[in-house]
Amino acid sequence: MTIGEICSSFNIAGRYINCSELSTGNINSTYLVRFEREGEEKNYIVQRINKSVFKQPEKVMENIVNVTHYVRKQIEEQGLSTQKFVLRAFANKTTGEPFFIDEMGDYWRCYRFIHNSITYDSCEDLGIIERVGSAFGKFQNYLDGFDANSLHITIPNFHNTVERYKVFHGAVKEDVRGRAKKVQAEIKKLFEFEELACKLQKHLDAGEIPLRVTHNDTKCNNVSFDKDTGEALAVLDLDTVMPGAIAHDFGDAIRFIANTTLEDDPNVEKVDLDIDKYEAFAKGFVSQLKNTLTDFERKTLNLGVFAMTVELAVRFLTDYIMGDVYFKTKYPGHNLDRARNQIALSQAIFDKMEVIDTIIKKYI
Ligand code: GN1
Ligand code: MG
Repeated sequence: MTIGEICSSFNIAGRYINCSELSTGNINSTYLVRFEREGEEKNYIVQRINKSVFKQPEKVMENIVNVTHYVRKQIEEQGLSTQKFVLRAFANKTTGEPFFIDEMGDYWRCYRFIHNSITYDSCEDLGIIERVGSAFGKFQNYLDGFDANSLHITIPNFHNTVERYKVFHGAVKEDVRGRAKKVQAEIKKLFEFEELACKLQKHLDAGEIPLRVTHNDTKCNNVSFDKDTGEALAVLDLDTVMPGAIAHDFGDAIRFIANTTLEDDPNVEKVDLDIDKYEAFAKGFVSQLKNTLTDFERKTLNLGVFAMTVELAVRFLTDYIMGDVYFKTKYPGHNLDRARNQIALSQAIFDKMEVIDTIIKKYI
Protein backbone atom coordinates (compact mmCIF):
# COMPACT_ATOMS: atom_id res chain seq x y z
CA MET A 1 0.00 0.00 0.00
CA THR A 2 1.31 3.46 -0.82
CA ILE A 3 1.51 6.33 1.67
CA GLY A 4 -1.06 8.16 -0.48
CA GLU A 5 -3.48 5.25 -0.06
CA ILE A 6 -2.82 5.15 3.68
CA CYS A 7 -3.59 8.89 3.86
CA SER A 8 -6.89 8.40 2.09
CA SER A 9 -8.08 6.26 4.99
CA PHE A 10 -7.82 9.26 7.33
CA ASN A 11 -10.06 12.28 7.45
CA ILE A 12 -7.65 14.70 5.75
CA ALA A 13 -9.11 17.43 3.56
CA GLY A 14 -7.37 18.33 0.27
CA ARG A 15 -5.27 16.58 -2.35
CA TYR A 16 -2.28 14.34 -1.67
CA ILE A 17 0.90 15.60 -3.38
CA ASN A 18 3.85 13.48 -2.18
CA CYS A 19 5.82 12.29 0.84
CA SER A 20 9.36 11.78 2.07
CA GLU A 21 10.65 9.42 4.72
CA LEU A 22 12.24 11.00 7.80
CA SER A 23 15.21 9.07 9.13
CA THR A 24 15.13 10.23 12.76
CA GLY A 25 13.58 7.85 15.26
CA ASN A 26 14.90 4.42 16.09
CA ILE A 27 11.60 2.57 16.28
CA ASN A 28 8.75 3.66 13.99
CA SER A 29 8.84 4.52 10.27
CA THR A 30 7.94 8.17 9.74
CA TYR A 31 6.85 10.07 6.63
CA LEU A 32 6.32 13.77 6.05
CA VAL A 33 3.32 14.07 3.79
CA ARG A 34 2.36 17.05 1.63
CA PHE A 35 -1.23 17.91 0.78
CA GLU A 36 -2.69 20.78 -1.18
CA ARG A 37 -5.80 22.54 0.04
CA GLU A 38 -7.23 25.69 -1.53
CA GLY A 39 -3.90 26.54 -3.11
CA GLU A 40 -1.93 26.07 0.11
CA GLU A 41 0.46 23.30 1.11
CA LYS A 42 -0.51 21.45 4.28
CA ASN A 43 1.79 18.94 5.96
CA TYR A 44 1.10 15.80 7.95
CA ILE A 45 3.14 13.14 9.71
CA VAL A 46 2.25 9.56 8.89
CA GLN A 47 3.84 6.76 10.91
CA ARG A 48 3.88 3.00 10.83
CA ILE A 49 3.96 1.86 14.45
CA ASN A 50 6.63 -0.74 15.13
CA LYS A 51 4.61 -3.78 16.17
CA SER A 52 7.50 -5.78 17.54
CA VAL A 53 8.23 -2.95 20.01
CA PHE A 54 4.63 -1.91 20.68
CA LYS A 55 2.81 -5.22 20.84
CA GLN A 56 -0.60 -3.55 21.17
CA PRO A 57 -0.56 -0.42 19.01
CA GLU A 58 -4.23 0.30 19.71
CA LYS A 59 -3.32 0.69 23.39
CA VAL A 60 -0.53 3.13 22.50
CA MET A 61 -3.04 5.17 20.52
CA GLU A 62 -5.62 5.07 23.29
CA ASN A 63 -3.03 6.52 25.70
CA ILE A 64 -2.11 9.22 23.20
CA VAL A 65 -5.70 10.22 22.54
CA ASN A 66 -6.46 10.44 26.26
CA VAL A 67 -3.30 12.34 27.12
CA THR A 68 -3.61 14.84 24.26
CA HIS A 69 -7.28 15.36 25.09
CA TYR A 70 -6.34 16.17 28.67
CA VAL A 71 -3.54 18.56 27.65
CA ARG A 72 -5.72 20.17 24.95
CA LYS A 73 -8.40 21.11 27.49
CA GLN A 74 -5.85 22.96 29.61
CA ILE A 75 -4.37 24.72 26.62
CA GLU A 76 -7.85 25.84 25.62
CA GLU A 77 -8.50 27.13 29.13
CA GLN A 78 -5.34 29.21 28.89
CA GLY A 79 -6.62 30.67 25.64
CA LEU A 80 -3.68 29.23 23.68
CA SER A 81 -3.77 27.70 20.20
CA THR A 82 -4.46 23.97 20.33
CA GLN A 83 -3.16 23.66 16.76
CA LYS A 84 0.25 24.85 17.92
CA PHE A 85 0.68 23.46 21.38
CA VAL A 86 -0.67 19.92 21.28
CA LEU A 87 -0.52 16.98 18.91
CA ARG A 88 -3.67 15.84 17.15
CA ALA A 89 -4.16 12.35 15.80
CA PHE A 90 -6.56 11.96 12.87
CA ALA A 91 -9.45 9.54 12.96
CA ASN A 92 -9.84 6.66 10.54
CA LYS A 93 -12.66 7.61 8.15
CA THR A 94 -14.33 4.21 8.43
CA THR A 95 -13.82 3.12 12.01
CA GLY A 96 -13.34 6.44 13.79
CA GLU A 97 -10.29 4.96 15.51
CA PRO A 98 -7.01 6.92 15.59
CA PHE A 99 -5.24 4.37 13.40
CA PHE A 100 -5.55 2.42 10.18
CA ILE A 101 -4.61 -1.25 9.80
CA ASP A 102 -3.23 -2.21 6.38
CA GLU A 103 -3.46 -5.56 4.58
CA MET A 104 -0.24 -6.71 6.30
CA GLY A 105 -1.74 -6.04 9.72
CA ASP A 106 0.50 -3.01 10.25
CA TYR A 107 -0.83 -0.04 12.21
CA TRP A 108 -0.58 3.47 10.77
CA ARG A 109 -1.41 6.81 12.34
CA CYS A 110 -1.51 10.36 11.12
CA TYR A 111 -0.80 13.64 12.92
CA ARG A 112 -1.16 17.20 11.76
CA PHE A 113 2.33 18.66 11.21
CA ILE A 114 2.47 21.84 13.27
CA HIS A 115 2.66 24.74 10.82
CA ASN A 116 6.06 26.42 10.43
CA SER A 117 7.63 24.21 13.11
CA ILE A 118 11.06 22.64 13.40
CA THR A 119 12.78 20.14 15.69
CA TYR A 120 16.44 19.95 16.68
CA ASP A 121 18.44 16.72 16.69
CA SER A 122 21.21 18.60 18.45
CA CYS A 123 21.31 22.10 19.79
CA GLU A 124 24.01 24.65 20.58
CA ASP A 125 21.69 27.50 21.58
CA LEU A 126 21.41 27.60 25.38
CA GLY A 127 18.19 29.62 25.13
CA ILE A 128 16.54 26.89 23.09
CA ILE A 129 17.83 24.23 25.48
CA GLU A 130 16.28 26.07 28.40
CA ARG A 131 13.00 26.20 26.48
CA VAL A 132 13.17 22.45 25.81
CA GLY A 133 13.52 22.06 29.58
CA SER A 134 10.53 24.23 30.33
CA ALA A 135 8.44 22.52 27.62
CA PHE A 136 8.99 19.12 29.25
CA GLY A 137 8.47 20.67 32.70
CA LYS A 138 5.16 22.18 31.57
CA PHE A 139 4.14 18.87 30.01
CA GLN A 140 4.72 17.24 33.38
CA ASN A 141 2.57 19.91 35.03
CA TYR A 142 -0.24 19.45 32.51
CA LEU A 143 -0.35 15.75 33.35
CA ASP A 144 -0.09 16.23 37.10
CA GLY A 145 -3.78 15.53 37.64
CA PHE A 146 -4.07 12.80 35.01
CA ASP A 147 -4.90 9.40 36.48
CA ALA A 148 -1.77 7.30 35.99
CA ASN A 149 -3.78 4.10 36.52
CA SER A 150 -5.84 4.84 33.42
CA LEU A 151 -2.76 4.49 31.20
CA HIS A 152 -1.91 1.23 29.47
CA ILE A 153 1.59 -0.03 30.15
CA THR A 154 2.58 -0.28 26.50
CA ILE A 155 6.14 -1.44 27.22
CA PRO A 156 6.41 -3.12 30.63
CA ASN A 157 9.42 -2.07 32.74
CA PHE A 158 10.39 0.52 30.17
CA HIS A 159 12.66 2.50 32.52
CA ASN A 160 13.09 -0.24 35.09
CA THR A 161 16.88 -0.31 35.12
CA VAL A 162 16.95 -3.42 37.33
CA GLU A 163 14.89 -5.37 34.77
CA ARG A 164 16.98 -3.97 31.89
CA TYR A 165 20.08 -5.33 33.64
CA LYS A 166 18.44 -8.74 34.09
CA VAL A 167 17.84 -8.97 30.35
CA PHE A 168 21.41 -7.81 29.74
CA HIS A 169 22.88 -10.49 32.04
CA GLY A 170 20.78 -13.11 30.24
CA ALA A 171 21.93 -11.92 26.82
CA VAL A 172 25.58 -12.00 27.89
CA LYS A 173 25.20 -15.50 29.27
CA GLU A 174 23.43 -16.91 26.22
CA ASP A 175 25.47 -14.96 23.70
CA VAL A 176 23.36 -16.29 20.81
CA ARG A 177 25.40 -14.48 18.16
CA GLY A 178 28.85 -14.99 19.67
CA ARG A 179 29.23 -11.23 20.02
CA ALA A 180 29.51 -10.92 23.82
CA LYS A 181 33.00 -12.35 23.86
CA LYS A 182 34.15 -9.51 21.61
CA VAL A 183 32.83 -6.75 23.87
CA GLN A 184 34.14 -7.86 27.24
CA ALA A 185 35.50 -4.41 28.17
CA GLU A 186 32.11 -2.78 27.58
CA ILE A 187 30.29 -5.50 29.52
CA LYS A 188 32.69 -5.17 32.45
CA LYS A 189 32.21 -1.40 32.57
CA LEU A 190 28.42 -1.76 32.63
CA PHE A 191 28.64 -4.33 35.41
CA GLU A 192 30.66 -1.79 37.41
CA PHE A 193 27.95 0.82 36.92
CA GLU A 194 25.11 -1.55 37.84
CA GLU A 195 24.69 -0.87 41.53
CA LEU A 196 24.56 2.91 41.26
CA ALA A 197 22.46 2.90 38.10
CA CYS A 198 19.83 0.69 39.76
CA LYS A 199 19.51 2.90 42.83
CA LEU A 200 16.76 5.05 41.32
CA GLN A 201 14.55 2.00 40.69
CA LYS A 202 15.16 0.87 44.28
CA HIS A 203 13.88 4.25 45.53
CA LEU A 204 10.80 3.85 43.33
CA ASP A 205 10.18 0.31 44.55
CA ALA A 206 10.50 1.48 48.14
CA GLY A 207 7.89 4.19 47.52
CA GLU A 208 10.39 6.94 48.33
CA ILE A 209 9.66 8.80 45.12
CA PRO A 210 6.19 9.21 43.61
CA LEU A 211 5.14 7.43 40.46
CA ARG A 212 3.89 10.11 38.08
CA VAL A 213 2.72 10.31 34.50
CA THR A 214 5.94 10.88 32.57
CA HIS A 215 6.92 11.23 28.92
CA ASN A 216 9.79 8.73 29.07
CA ASP A 217 11.50 9.76 25.81
CA THR A 218 12.55 13.35 26.45
CA LYS A 219 15.01 13.85 23.60
CA CYS A 220 15.18 17.49 22.48
CA ASN A 221 13.88 16.51 19.04
CA ASN A 222 10.62 15.60 20.74
CA VAL A 223 9.80 19.29 21.25
CA SER A 224 8.75 21.37 18.26
CA PHE A 225 9.69 25.02 17.85
CA ASP A 226 8.35 27.88 15.81
CA LYS A 227 10.85 28.29 12.97
CA ASP A 228 10.72 32.08 13.09
CA THR A 229 10.17 33.05 16.70
CA GLY A 230 12.00 30.15 18.39
CA GLU A 231 9.01 29.65 20.69
CA ALA A 232 8.61 26.10 22.06
CA LEU A 233 5.36 24.57 20.77
CA ALA A 234 4.16 21.01 21.32
CA VAL A 235 5.77 18.03 23.01
CA LEU A 236 5.90 15.21 20.46
CA ASP A 237 6.29 11.43 20.41
CA LEU A 238 3.88 10.42 23.13
CA ASP A 239 4.32 6.68 22.51
CA THR A 240 5.87 6.01 25.88
CA VAL A 241 3.79 8.25 28.12
CA MET A 242 3.40 5.94 31.10
CA PRO A 243 3.81 6.02 34.87
CA GLY A 244 7.41 6.80 35.80
CA ALA A 245 9.72 8.99 37.85
CA ILE A 246 10.39 12.65 37.05
CA ALA A 247 14.08 11.73 37.27
CA HIS A 248 13.54 9.49 34.22
CA ASP A 249 12.42 12.46 32.15
CA PHE A 250 15.11 14.77 33.51
CA GLY A 251 17.82 12.15 33.10
CA ASP A 252 16.88 11.06 29.60
CA ALA A 253 16.72 14.67 28.44
CA ILE A 254 20.16 15.56 29.82
CA ARG A 255 21.63 12.36 28.40
CA PHE A 256 20.61 13.47 24.95
CA ILE A 257 20.88 17.26 24.97
CA ALA A 258 24.02 17.71 27.06
CA ASN A 259 26.15 15.14 25.25
CA THR A 260 28.90 17.09 23.47
CA THR A 261 28.20 14.96 20.39
CA LEU A 262 25.37 12.91 18.89
CA GLU A 263 24.30 9.83 20.84
CA ASP A 264 25.61 7.47 18.16
CA ASP A 265 28.89 9.24 17.33
CA PRO A 266 31.44 6.41 17.01
CA ASN A 267 34.27 8.76 18.08
CA VAL A 268 33.88 8.26 21.78
CA GLU A 269 36.66 10.72 22.55
CA LYS A 270 34.22 13.42 21.46
CA VAL A 271 31.71 12.40 24.14
CA ASP A 272 31.45 14.51 27.27
CA LEU A 273 28.83 16.13 29.48
CA ASP A 274 28.44 19.79 28.52
CA ILE A 275 27.95 21.59 31.82
CA ASP A 276 26.48 24.75 30.26
CA LYS A 277 23.87 22.71 28.40
CA TYR A 278 23.15 20.75 31.56
CA GLU A 279 22.55 23.98 33.43
CA ALA A 280 20.35 25.50 30.69
CA PHE A 281 18.06 22.46 30.59
CA ALA A 282 17.97 22.09 34.38
CA LYS A 283 17.03 25.75 34.74
CA GLY A 284 14.10 25.45 32.33
CA PHE A 285 12.85 22.12 33.64
CA VAL A 286 13.19 22.65 37.36
CA SER A 287 11.78 26.18 37.32
CA GLN A 288 8.49 24.73 36.01
CA LEU A 289 8.43 22.00 38.64
CA LYS A 290 9.59 23.82 41.77
CA ASN A 291 6.22 23.43 43.46
CA THR A 292 5.65 19.90 42.26
CA LEU A 293 8.84 18.10 43.26
CA THR A 294 9.10 16.47 46.67
CA ASP A 295 12.28 16.99 48.68
CA PHE A 296 13.52 13.52 47.98
CA GLU A 297 12.55 13.68 44.32
CA ARG A 298 14.79 16.74 43.91
CA LYS A 299 17.72 14.77 45.26
CA THR A 300 17.17 11.98 42.73
CA LEU A 301 17.28 14.11 39.57
CA ASN A 302 21.00 13.72 38.94
CA LEU A 303 20.86 10.06 39.85
CA GLY A 304 18.32 9.89 37.01
CA VAL A 305 20.88 11.40 34.62
CA PHE A 306 23.33 8.63 35.43
CA ALA A 307 20.68 5.89 35.51
CA MET A 308 19.09 6.82 32.16
CA THR A 309 22.45 7.00 30.40
CA VAL A 310 23.68 3.69 31.76
CA GLU A 311 20.30 2.11 31.07
CA LEU A 312 20.40 3.13 27.43
CA ALA A 313 23.98 1.85 27.15
CA VAL A 314 22.71 -1.46 28.56
CA ARG A 315 19.81 -1.51 26.08
CA PHE A 316 22.05 -0.76 23.09
CA LEU A 317 24.66 -3.33 24.11
CA THR A 318 21.97 -5.95 24.83
CA ASP A 319 20.53 -5.34 21.38
CA TYR A 320 23.97 -5.63 19.77
CA ILE A 321 24.63 -8.91 21.59
CA MET A 322 21.21 -10.30 20.66
CA GLY A 323 21.72 -9.50 16.98
CA ASP A 324 20.12 -6.02 16.52
CA VAL A 325 16.53 -7.05 17.00
CA TYR A 326 15.04 -3.95 18.66
CA PHE A 327 16.50 -0.63 17.50
CA LYS A 328 16.65 0.27 13.82
CA THR A 329 20.29 0.28 12.74
CA LYS A 330 21.94 2.08 9.80
CA TYR A 331 25.02 -0.16 9.57
CA PRO A 332 26.43 -3.29 11.24
CA GLY A 333 27.87 -2.32 14.62
CA HIS A 334 25.60 0.74 14.96
CA ASN A 335 24.25 -0.49 18.29
CA LEU A 336 27.77 -1.16 19.54
CA ASP A 337 28.83 2.40 18.64
CA ARG A 338 25.76 3.73 20.41
CA ALA A 339 26.54 1.62 23.49
CA ARG A 340 30.18 2.78 23.60
CA ASN A 341 29.05 6.39 23.24
CA GLN A 342 26.60 6.06 26.15
CA ILE A 343 29.20 4.27 28.28
CA ALA A 344 31.60 7.18 27.74
CA LEU A 345 28.84 9.62 28.65
CA SER A 346 27.95 7.62 31.78
CA GLN A 347 31.59 7.87 32.87
CA ALA A 348 31.62 11.64 32.24
CA ILE A 349 28.42 12.05 34.28
CA PHE A 350 29.88 9.95 37.09
CA ASP A 351 33.03 12.10 37.11
CA LYS A 352 31.05 15.35 37.14
CA MET A 353 28.43 14.37 39.70
CA GLU A 354 29.63 16.87 42.32
CA VAL A 355 29.64 19.70 39.77
CA ILE A 356 26.08 19.03 38.60
CA ASP A 357 24.88 18.56 42.17
CA THR A 358 26.11 22.06 42.94
CA ILE A 359 24.46 23.52 39.84
CA ILE A 360 21.03 22.00 40.38
CA LYS A 361 20.87 23.35 43.92
CA LYS A 362 20.76 26.86 42.41
CA TYR A 363 17.38 26.12 40.84
CA ILE A 364 15.58 24.10 43.50
C1 GN1 B 1 14.04 5.22 20.86
O1 GN1 B 1 12.74 6.06 18.30
P1 GN1 B 1 12.89 7.09 19.33
O2 GN1 B 1 13.99 8.01 18.99
O3 GN1 B 1 11.61 7.79 19.65
C2 GN1 B 1 13.64 4.53 22.15
C3 GN1 B 1 14.07 5.38 23.35
C4 GN1 B 1 15.55 5.65 23.29
C5 GN1 B 1 15.90 6.30 21.97
C6 GN1 B 1 17.38 6.49 21.81
C7 GN1 B 1 10.20 3.01 22.39
O4 GN1 B 1 13.29 6.40 20.74
O5 GN1 B 1 13.77 4.71 24.55
O6 GN1 B 1 15.97 6.46 24.34
O7 GN1 B 1 15.43 5.50 20.87
N1 GN1 B 1 12.20 4.32 22.19
C8 GN1 B 1 11.67 3.12 22.48
O8 GN1 B 1 17.63 7.31 20.73
O9 GN1 B 1 12.35 2.16 22.80
MG1 MG C 1 10.02 7.58 20.68
